[in-house]
Amino acid sequence: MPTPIRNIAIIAHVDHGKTTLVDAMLRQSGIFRANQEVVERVMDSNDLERERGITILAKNTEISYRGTKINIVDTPGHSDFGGEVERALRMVDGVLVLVDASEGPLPQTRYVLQKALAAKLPPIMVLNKIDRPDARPAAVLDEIYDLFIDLDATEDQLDFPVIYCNAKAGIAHAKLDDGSTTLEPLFEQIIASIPPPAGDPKAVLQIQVTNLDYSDFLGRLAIARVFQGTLKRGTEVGIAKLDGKIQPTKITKLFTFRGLERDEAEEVLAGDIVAIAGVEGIQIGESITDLANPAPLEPLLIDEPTLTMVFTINTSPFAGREGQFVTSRDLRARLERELLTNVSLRVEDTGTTDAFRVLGRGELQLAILIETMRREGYELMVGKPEIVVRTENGRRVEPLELLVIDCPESFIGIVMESLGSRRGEMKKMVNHHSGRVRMEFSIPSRGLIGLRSQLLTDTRGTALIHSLLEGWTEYAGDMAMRLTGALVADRPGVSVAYAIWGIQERGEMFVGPGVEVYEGMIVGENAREDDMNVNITKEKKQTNMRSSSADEAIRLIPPRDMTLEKAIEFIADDEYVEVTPKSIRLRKKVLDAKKRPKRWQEIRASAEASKLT
Ligand SMILES: Nc1nc2c(ncn2[C@@H]2O[C@H](COP(=O)(O)OP(=O)(O)OP(=O)(O)O)[C@@H](O)[C@H]2O)c(=O)[nH]1
Ligand SMILES: [Mg+2]
Repeated sequence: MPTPIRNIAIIAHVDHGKTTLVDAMLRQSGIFRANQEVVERVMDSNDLERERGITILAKNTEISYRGTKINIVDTPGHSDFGGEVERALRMVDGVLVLVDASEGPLPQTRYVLQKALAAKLPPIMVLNKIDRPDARPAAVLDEIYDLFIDLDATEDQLDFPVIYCNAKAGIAHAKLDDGSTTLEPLFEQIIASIPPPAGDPKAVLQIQVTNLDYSDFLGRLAIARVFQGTLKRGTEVGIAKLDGKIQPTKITKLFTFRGLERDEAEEVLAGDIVAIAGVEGIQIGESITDLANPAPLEPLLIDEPTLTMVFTINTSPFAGREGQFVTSRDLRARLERELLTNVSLRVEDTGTTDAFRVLGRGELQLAILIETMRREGYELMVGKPEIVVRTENGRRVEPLELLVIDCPESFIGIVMESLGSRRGEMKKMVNHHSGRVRMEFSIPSRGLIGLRSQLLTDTRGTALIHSLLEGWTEYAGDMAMRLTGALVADRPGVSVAYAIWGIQERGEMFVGPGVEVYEGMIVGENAREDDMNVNITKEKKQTNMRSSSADEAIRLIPPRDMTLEKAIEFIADDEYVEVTPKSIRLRKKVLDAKKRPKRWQEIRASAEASKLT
């Protein structure tokens, strides 16, 4: 008898505790040795995931519970990585939908649930973080029912089982007061209500690739689900390419998952999630099938990208100083490599060979790609993010988002004002009478660019901001651009405290003293709407009287730390962010002050346009 299998994905809004729950499941299934040191959130294994405390890539693992093998896919909760979730759902037969018992369902809960319901995957509802002092499980459960109804769930789907959970402590309850001290009720529920995989091990081979991995020894590895049939090591099979061709290949090695390890296998059967070597050139979405009698699966389709940014080679005077990979050939090769594993990304050529248009799901997704590239040694420049605008039946349409803002009551006014200037339309306001309110807006995606940092400033860091792509809507017309200008270095040199002291009253500085600058580099934000050229290298005139005491009296305001994401949010159409392994600089596209066009007429026009609604 083959081992019984369950395949599940854990899906939720960001930070509701998915990866923490996987930790607890791994621990309680006895995967780790008794004295083994295991880091927290062990599935968040890449550097950026650990630094930011979020999951970026979907990953799978496997545990064994009372003789049943449970394949688990941990997915990211941030909406920019929704493509990972869509793909994960193709691998599984059911989902654990986690909802924070205090926060309740949020936009990404809606998104992932909608996808799971559409795929007809049975859900187990897991109300997590019941240990939070502000947990309100009963009310949150009501909100979840409302959400199901709102999503047109069938009677059957509404009849979902509920498990209450403290993932951090590794405890699950079928009823809140059942005294459980382990995850057993959750495991039992998975066995009871998630169907075992269908698919006949004797039928024609059908395997779909949902992820890729690399091994130095084995080359490309396909992470895939066997839908039907049996795959043996050493057999000749066909790769059904996305373009319809069948490409023969020989399977060199097969693996199944066990905890964080992989076990070699001689054969894998219908229903399992496996890793396959000997499939050079295979891509996500393609299938592996019988060579003589091919029966390819439908390729994976996922939501279209909504945001685009131009990536181009570094043309600043400092180009090539800090990075290893700087040519357009390097840039192209790296982007092509990214496409293999990052299915929700697209890359298009532009009019020039030095620049590429990269399309993705959001600013964070692209910022993570840029951050990864700079750590690998790349230098590049990126332009202002733009929202994809399509033409449908002769009408221009743009993506529209559902935006949820949770903030203290005292900031309602200022939030509404910010949203108004970005064409946000308030749909709903709920006051939980806890001192905080939750507001829902409908807003063109364009209005979200730079919104996060602005709202965090407006609300002194207290706002929670979540958004979700809702659909496409008629193009809403021009939107206000950044209403401030830049302070721009007018010559190369090294920044000097004395000069900064003179400039800082004009606006806010991005650089402190002792920083090498070039003509056209942005050194701060002007308080006024036009750009201002400044000499940040100016030394104090030497007088005969040495007045070091006067120098010490210079009080410099600390510069604003422009992280990659802040820089991307800040720049305007005529500016770039220059990214190298060591630095993030902002610059005007046209470096020469004499050749640079003025921006203010344009800004005025756009500000006027946004008032006309
Ligand atoms: N109090 C409490 N905190 C929890 C519980 N489960 C998770 N957390 C905390 O919630 C935070 C987020 O947990 P993660 O497991 O990273 O959440 P996630 O859903 O994987 O997040 P993303 O993958 O980024 O979407 C961490 O600080 C956890 O320690 C719980 O049951 N109770
Ligand atoms: Mg996670």
